[in-house]
Amino acid sequence: MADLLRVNSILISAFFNLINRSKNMSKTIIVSNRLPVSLQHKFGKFEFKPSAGGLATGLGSIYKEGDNIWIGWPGNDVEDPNQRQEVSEELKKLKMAPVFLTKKDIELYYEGFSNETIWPAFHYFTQYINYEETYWQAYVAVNRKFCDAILESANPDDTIWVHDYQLLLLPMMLRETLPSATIAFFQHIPFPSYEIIRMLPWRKEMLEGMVGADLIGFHTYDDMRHFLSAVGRILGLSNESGYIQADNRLINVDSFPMGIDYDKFAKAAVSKKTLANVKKFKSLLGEQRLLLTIDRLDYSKGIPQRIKVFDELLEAHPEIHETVSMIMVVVPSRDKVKSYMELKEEIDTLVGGINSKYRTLNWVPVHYFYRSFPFNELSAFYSMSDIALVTPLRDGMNLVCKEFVASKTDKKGVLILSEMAGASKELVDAVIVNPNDMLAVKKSILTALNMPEDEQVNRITTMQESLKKYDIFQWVKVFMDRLQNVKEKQQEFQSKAIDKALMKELEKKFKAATDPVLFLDYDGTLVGFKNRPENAFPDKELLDIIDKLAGKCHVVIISGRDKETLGKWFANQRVDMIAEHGVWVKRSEAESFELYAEVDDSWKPDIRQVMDYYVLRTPGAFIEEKHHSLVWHYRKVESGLGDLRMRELFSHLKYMASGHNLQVLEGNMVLEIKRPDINKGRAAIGLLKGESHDFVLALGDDWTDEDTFKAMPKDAYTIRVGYAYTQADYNIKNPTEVRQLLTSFVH
Ligand code: GDG
Repeated sequence: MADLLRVNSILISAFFNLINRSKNMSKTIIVSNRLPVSLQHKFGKFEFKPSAGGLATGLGSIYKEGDNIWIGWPGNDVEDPNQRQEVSEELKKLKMAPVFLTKKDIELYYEGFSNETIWPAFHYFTQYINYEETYWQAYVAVNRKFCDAILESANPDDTIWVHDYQLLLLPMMLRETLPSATIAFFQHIPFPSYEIIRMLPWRKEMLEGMVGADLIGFHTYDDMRHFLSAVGRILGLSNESGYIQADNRLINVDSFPMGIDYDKFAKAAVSKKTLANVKKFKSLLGEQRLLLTIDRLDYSKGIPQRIKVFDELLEAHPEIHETVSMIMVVVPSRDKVKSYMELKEEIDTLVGGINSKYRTLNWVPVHYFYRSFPFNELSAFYSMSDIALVTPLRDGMNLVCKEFVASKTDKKGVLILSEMAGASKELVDAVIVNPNDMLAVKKSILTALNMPEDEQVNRITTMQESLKKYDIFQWVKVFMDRLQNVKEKQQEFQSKAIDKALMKELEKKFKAATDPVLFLDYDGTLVGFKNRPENAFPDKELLDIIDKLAGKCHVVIISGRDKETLGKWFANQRVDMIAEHGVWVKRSEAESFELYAEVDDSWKPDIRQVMDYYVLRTPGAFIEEKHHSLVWHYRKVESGLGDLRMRELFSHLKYMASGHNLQVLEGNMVLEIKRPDINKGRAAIGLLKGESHDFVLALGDDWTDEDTFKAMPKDAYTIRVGYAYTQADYNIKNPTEVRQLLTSFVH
């Protein structure tokens, strides 16, 4: 059944791929630091050893189709141009293209910035971070090399899926040349808290690189939330439910826990080769309960800590001597880097210590291998082991634990899993431990050794069901579906985006009109936001534009600002003004503002008392009293805390508002409570009454302007600044484009 479903889903995705391709002939490019093959130079000839990794298998359904391609470093340096040509041709047959890196590139970009700066930082090992400027420069240069290599084969409408932390800058580099391309990014390692990211001198550039993508994926919700927080604080880009509004583009950030090729592991476990290996290994080991650990050599994996726990366990429980052995596979990695060499030495010493202390003539506590094994031997290790001890101090996902579970075809076995691995969020039926709590890890081994069989079966069965469902093929499908979804959302916005032709049309109509009127919101429309609202005063360029417009048409500045500020800023202009969202109105020829709405403010003392309480609890917050409303400002509050308090105050005020017939509204770093019937739209209609204009245009940037848009006559043009859902007819990018449009009216 599962097989059938998987085949179906592959067929469906192949069908959609086919439709997409025939529609626009666009292709998909997968990009990763390493290609899924290893280039070896033997006897003057190049050989390619394919990688059997899960990612390569999962993405096989993509890059092997049609014109699609996988671009990356083949894993060896090739300097000679003829040899490069030869390698490229060979790779082409495998649907791949190379990015050639020099020894120096590898040393500075890969071993350097990727593995000595990003890797320790993103795994919370701040003591190992190397802040080396030359590493950073090489990182930028190599990301550029990747970009150039991709641009050689990419078309403007292609889909490009970039993988992992070595290529954080690539999405934006690609976006600059291919603005309409579909670009996705997936990070396989954790994304740490803002507190870590802020330590890196290049944090801004790294995040700017990532937001070049349309879809940014992580393994867990925590990674995603850390990323959104860093983007909010460092780039000033806020998000709503994982959607970031960056200038004119909507970006989706989401979590996609990566699965494994479940069937491959389940089938291998009962294959002839594996069974033969199990038989052979078991006869060599004798009657032992087996505790399996498999990791790449890395300080994030907690290997020494694990050996120490086993040592303490053997010391405290002599009764388990000669009954339990640990099989410890450490796959060689980065062993030229000092911290890794030291780690290797530490592991060697610890294993030497434990084995010399407890071993007997027919029992070895730790069978330690510093090498990798062929797949069927690995499969044998998984299926014959009673317990998998997967206790990384930090891990993006960890696939070993998933492979162990999938290999348990008799459903007997126990998985002990670190809560610091992404997989722990999914495999909640494992025995979950804090890897730093040595006592807890020790206890968990005892629990595992004594776990009744029916409990083992229950736990493994539940985990297997989940792993079967969310396997690597499903992961690829869900990711690609999401990418298509975000593109569709972008297109919805884009269909309303103002283009050059429309700009021209507006200019023509404005110039042809005899009595045009413009309703112009101020903050976010005519000027950008400033940290201090008082600093967003009109600059000379804006005053010039308004002055010229006022000579040609009826201009109404329609804002939420108080009448004093607005009155002062536009004192010498021939414009009408609507202040405080429609409470005050001033005709250009009038001396002063007039109250447009009779206001009952008997509700204010009660509400103010509550707001005051939140000001006292929140350094930086303050209250602004307007004629018809009270506004709680939190722009100057520590980021995060402001949001938290605003949410609390929001629910508090919402409850009170119903009693007073008031409306609570969230604005840009403000919470405002006011009477619902007073709004910009009502005041705008009031101004239009009895007048007839042959050109009406309203421009605004937030929800308060939606009332204006709704109130406009049918033939009016309504334009919202920024790309948000709106009642307006069109979207325009930012205040700069607004000024360009208005300038065209008066030139
Ligand atoms: C990143 C993230 C995330 C191991 N020993 C042998 C062998 N292996 C295979 C396993 C498994 C893979 O290596 C290791 O997978 P991990 O998930 O543990 O780690 P990485 O791939 O290094 O790293 C990680 C992952 O990306 C995916 O997003 O889970 O958190 O760090 O598949 O089977 N394979 C063979 N012999 C061995 O001796 N044949």
